[in-house]
Amino acid sequence: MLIVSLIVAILCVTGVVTRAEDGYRLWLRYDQLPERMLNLYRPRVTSVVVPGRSPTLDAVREELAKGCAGLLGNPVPVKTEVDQDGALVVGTPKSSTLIAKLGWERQLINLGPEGFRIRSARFGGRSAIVIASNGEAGALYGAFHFLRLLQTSHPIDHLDISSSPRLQLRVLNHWDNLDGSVERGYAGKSLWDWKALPETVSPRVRDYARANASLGINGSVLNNVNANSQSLSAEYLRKAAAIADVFRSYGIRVYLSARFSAPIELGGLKTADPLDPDVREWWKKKADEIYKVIPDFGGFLVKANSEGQPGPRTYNRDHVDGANMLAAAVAPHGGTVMWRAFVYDAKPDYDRAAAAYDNLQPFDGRFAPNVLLQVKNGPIDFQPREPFHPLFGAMPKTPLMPELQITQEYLGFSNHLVFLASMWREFFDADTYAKGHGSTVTKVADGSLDGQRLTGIAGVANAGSETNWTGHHFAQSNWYAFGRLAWNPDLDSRRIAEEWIRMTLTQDNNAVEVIARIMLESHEAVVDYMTPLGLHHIMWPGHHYGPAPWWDDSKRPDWNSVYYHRADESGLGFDRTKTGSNAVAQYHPPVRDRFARIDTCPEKFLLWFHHVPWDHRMQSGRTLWDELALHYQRGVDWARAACKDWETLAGVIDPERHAEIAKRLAIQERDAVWWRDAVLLYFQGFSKRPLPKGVEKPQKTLEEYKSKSLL
Ligand code: GCW
Repeated sequence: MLIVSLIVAILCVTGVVTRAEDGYRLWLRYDQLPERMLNLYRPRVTSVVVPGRSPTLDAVREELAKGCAGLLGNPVPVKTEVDQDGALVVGTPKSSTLIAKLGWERQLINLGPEGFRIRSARFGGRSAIVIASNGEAGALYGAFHFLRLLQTSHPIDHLDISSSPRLQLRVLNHWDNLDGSVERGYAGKSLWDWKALPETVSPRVRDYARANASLGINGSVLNNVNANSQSLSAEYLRKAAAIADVFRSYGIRVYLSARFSAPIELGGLKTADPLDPDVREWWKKKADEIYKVIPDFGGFLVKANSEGQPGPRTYNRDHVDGANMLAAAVAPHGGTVMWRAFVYDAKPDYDRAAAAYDNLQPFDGRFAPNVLLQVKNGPIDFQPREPFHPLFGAMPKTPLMPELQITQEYLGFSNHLVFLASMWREFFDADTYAKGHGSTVTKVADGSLDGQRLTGIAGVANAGSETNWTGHHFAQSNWYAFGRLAWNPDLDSRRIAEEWIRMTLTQDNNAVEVIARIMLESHEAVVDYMTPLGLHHIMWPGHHYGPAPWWDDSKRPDWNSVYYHRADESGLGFDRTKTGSNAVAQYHPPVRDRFARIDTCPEKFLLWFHHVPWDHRMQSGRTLWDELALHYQRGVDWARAACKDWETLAGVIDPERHAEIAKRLAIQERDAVWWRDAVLLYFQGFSKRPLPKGVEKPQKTLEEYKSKSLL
């Protein structure tokens, strides 16, 4: 026994055995760094000096002491003064006289209350590292940034870093129901145990807040946009307040989704007409009540007149009437309203891709100053790939807040490895041409294009009650990437991937390289085996897992796959040019013209904008049919290769996570084959062409694929 323990101890010290990991600690693991870094860091980080007391400063102190001690593998004591080289001095000019004396006021004011400065400095001849901000939240973000420098083996000798968030509201949207279920959640139940609240607040709530704060996420909408009025009842407000009490120290505000008909359901009024004085008064009183229990309440998120939800149009009013009424209720308290643009009511011959623009664009300039319009990245619905939503660049007088989906509703749930930073990068970099070349979505979102005073971004959360938070260990990287991009939408995907890998999985350089490659290739690969060349919305209806391009049974035409791909004997794709729905006209001329012409439309969007003959010559010289088939095969090949590559990392990644990830990669491979076979067999019924060389024969018949869903 003794010998076994001794061997294990030796192996652990030499780093040969990696300990089992359940993924709970996310990217905040703080395990001891490789030897080469310890020698560099230990003399430079010897104590933590965070003067002053407040919940946030206490959180900073605790995180740094714990993080540094873990990473450096020796105690890093908390001290009240700088009495040796290597002190980490953290705070604001108010909380720390050391920082006040540095004369950084101007720089800190310019960085704002959430921005921070990290600099090597000297106090009384002793070397130190200062993490300073004008606000305590900024000091907290700076502390996490510093920990990230250590976690990613960044040199810390001559630090001079200034950073501040580019977007103001960096918010997660939880589609969590009051019964604990999560709409489009694939990682267990809701994080909020409504039954136990407010008396008991799970320790996970604090760890969730820490994880968000480490990225700079500063808001959380607790409940589903398909909202239940009860969440605004006095009882539930007390529960939300208990969560807000934990979030507060971490700079996170609570928001709630508001059901538009709440005045009827909760208040007993006869109507929820936004111009009715009683209704307006009810919302005002409700807001006052909320701010009494949650003084820093962020505001409301609203899904109105969409997919059966009530809204102002239920009362013959418009979106502006609805949004501005709620805005007036929260304005005296400094709250905001995030009004969703996901509105698409079916009219005869309408194109769903054009609906949100048609519904909302005419209201540009009419929303109250504390309203943001929350717009999904693409015009349909979180597809594996979509062109950017035409509302970006079309509402210069309205703050537009992108809504990204972190949870993988249409992207293989928590079974498929898809690193979404690449997809979001493509979105942010898209040029709207609203004010000529260079009018990127990033500039619309960060407010620089049109001088917006209010900016924000939302991500539909993928975290749930499972131990590792997100189901697939790799899905943690999408939460991470969302937060990093919300702070700085210009960040490079490789950098985000490498940071996350080093913090979460391994410091082994070769492994980092292999994993980063898998992650960076993953989005394109998933598009290849699901919806290449601009195909979209051909998933199984309802749950949206796996292919069902044949689907034509839903009562709404725009919930059927055939509505979106329009396959017939002449070809494939949705004609959104002048000869079709002309939705392409919603883009600014250079974009519109490029998308509208079949010879200039990027091939990745070809079938989004055009109905294309099966024999159409693609850039490769192949026909559309052959090219399509080869995309599907490429996706399968990638999934297979990813499984093999992952195998090679067996000794490097801890066995627990290695095995769990391998299992999910095997599911992904199976699903990729299923997708390829089902879609190609179905479309072959129209194309009437053989599969090209290099594409494998389907494993089952079309009837078998149709007979049951992959789930
Ligand atoms: O993506 C669709 C989902 C719905 C969701 C809706 C929305 C919350 O299928 O589950 O409802 O979008 O964004 O409102």
